[in-house]
Amino acid sequence: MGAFRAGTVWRWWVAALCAWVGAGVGVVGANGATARAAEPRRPNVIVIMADDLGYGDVSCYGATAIETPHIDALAAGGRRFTSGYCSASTCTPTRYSFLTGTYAFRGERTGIAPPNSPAIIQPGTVTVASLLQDAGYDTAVIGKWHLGLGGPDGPDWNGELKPGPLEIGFDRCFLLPTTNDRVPQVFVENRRVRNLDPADPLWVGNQKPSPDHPTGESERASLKMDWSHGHNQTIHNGISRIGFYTGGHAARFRDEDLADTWVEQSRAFVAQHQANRADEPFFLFFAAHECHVPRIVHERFQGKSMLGPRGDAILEFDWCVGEVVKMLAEQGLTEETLVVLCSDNGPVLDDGYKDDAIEKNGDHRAAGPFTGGKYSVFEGGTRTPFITSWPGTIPPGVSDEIVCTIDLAASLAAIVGQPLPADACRDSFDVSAALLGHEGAAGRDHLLQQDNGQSGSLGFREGSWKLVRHPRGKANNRVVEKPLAMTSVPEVQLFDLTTDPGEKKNIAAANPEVVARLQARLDEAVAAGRTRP
Ligand code: NG6
Ligand code: CA
Repeated sequence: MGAFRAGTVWRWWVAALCAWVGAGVGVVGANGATARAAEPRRPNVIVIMADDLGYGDVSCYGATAIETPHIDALAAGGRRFTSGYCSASTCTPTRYSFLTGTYAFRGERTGIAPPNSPAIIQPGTVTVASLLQDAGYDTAVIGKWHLGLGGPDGPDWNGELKPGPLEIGFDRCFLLPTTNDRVPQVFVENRRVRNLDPADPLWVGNQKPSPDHPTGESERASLKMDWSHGHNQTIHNGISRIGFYTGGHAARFRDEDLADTWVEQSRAFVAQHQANRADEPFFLFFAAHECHVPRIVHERFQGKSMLGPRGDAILEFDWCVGEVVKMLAEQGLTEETLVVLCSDNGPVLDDGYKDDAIEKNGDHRAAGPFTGGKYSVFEGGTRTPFITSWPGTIPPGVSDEIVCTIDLAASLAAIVGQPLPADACRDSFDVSAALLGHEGAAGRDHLLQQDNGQSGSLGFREGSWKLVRHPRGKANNRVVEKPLAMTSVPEVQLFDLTTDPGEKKNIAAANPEVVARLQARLDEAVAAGRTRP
């Protein structure tokens, strides 16, 4: 907004105008658009997505073993949703559906992406980023990607990493390409590995490159953090990972510096935006890595929580949230920016490294009152912290409406007045009124919840009802506090979330007509290929 954006004169003028026309009915374009009642406001948008952060992991959602003052402050100044969801209980499918607005089980290869995964979202797909880009936004993703890079043969690590985010609506990207327990530990900046020395090419594969290649098995005694399952292949920074790689040494990062890097890059993106395109809004997808394994936080957070490295990672994430909010204030953008905080799936304690997550957990309930967590279609797998904040526009409060990360595409498009093509974002609902805290505004009436996608398990929430379907009669253990294990469960279960949020009492037998109706609705949602009207 150039000269208009920062100054107090502008603020005074906005306040005076709003007062004059009466109670801010979308009159003033946040980005300098002149006042006309019908024009949508176009705020900057920042979606902060945590990794594996559970409903009960932050203090404003009931955690007492850990304090998250910055997240709490965001919630106190905005809307805290008690039925905020991601659509899947693992990372790749949630990120896929967040960006495309379409359930991941409808797409190909949308389960957890391996290190050499090709791009999963094809160029030309309408995404939340392309919608905002088309609406004039300057768009960036900074942080964990985990949606594959490159053509059908996978990423050309030493060449151009295309297609990727830049082919689906982002103007800029600065990425951890997969997830940090997978190789390689390098940053991707736009279409290149950053700081790659051509004399030391990067090789990534799933076979041991040579018989003497050191691994987490061969060098186990020397590791900085031991593995508990998987994660025993190539070692970098004293930590063994999933997958093998060699070369690219100058490009490699320290795990300890990830959070600082995302914050620095975000600051740089916003500063550059303000310098060059300040008359347009920006969209930033801030994709944090906390509290995914390996939980190697910056030295200043190590040992700072009672919960071990997992708690330290939550503190580091909270710090990131505080830095983003602070950066907006410094740029004079607080009241012109909609911030959404969410998670990509529910919590897990031991996810493959011996980091004391179970041993130091004590009474902490990472999934809050819910059953299950990461990998599960019980509520704990997908019901997560979900906060919207837009100071001066979103009235502070708590909402019990059902909203999901998959809805951000349609909702943000609605907020900025960008039409949705009929065949795009097929499961994304416009819940913008609920996200913005409008009085009496409804969220979704139903939601499908999936796991990583291969088990056929699905959850279906409709109002207070929750249908849980496990066609193989197996589910990941229902208690996050124990090591992951498959346990036997009935193929179909029904719960009343109002009286039984913990999904403990299966009432399917007593409610056959409800089960039949919800089963039919779920089948129809899957078969129809879309749920958006
Ligand atoms: C699993 C990994 C787990 C984690 C997960 C993806 C093993 C045994 N487990 O396969 O550690 O990487 O994939 O997590 O390797 S996610 O949050 O990115 O979906
Ligand atoms: Ca995750």
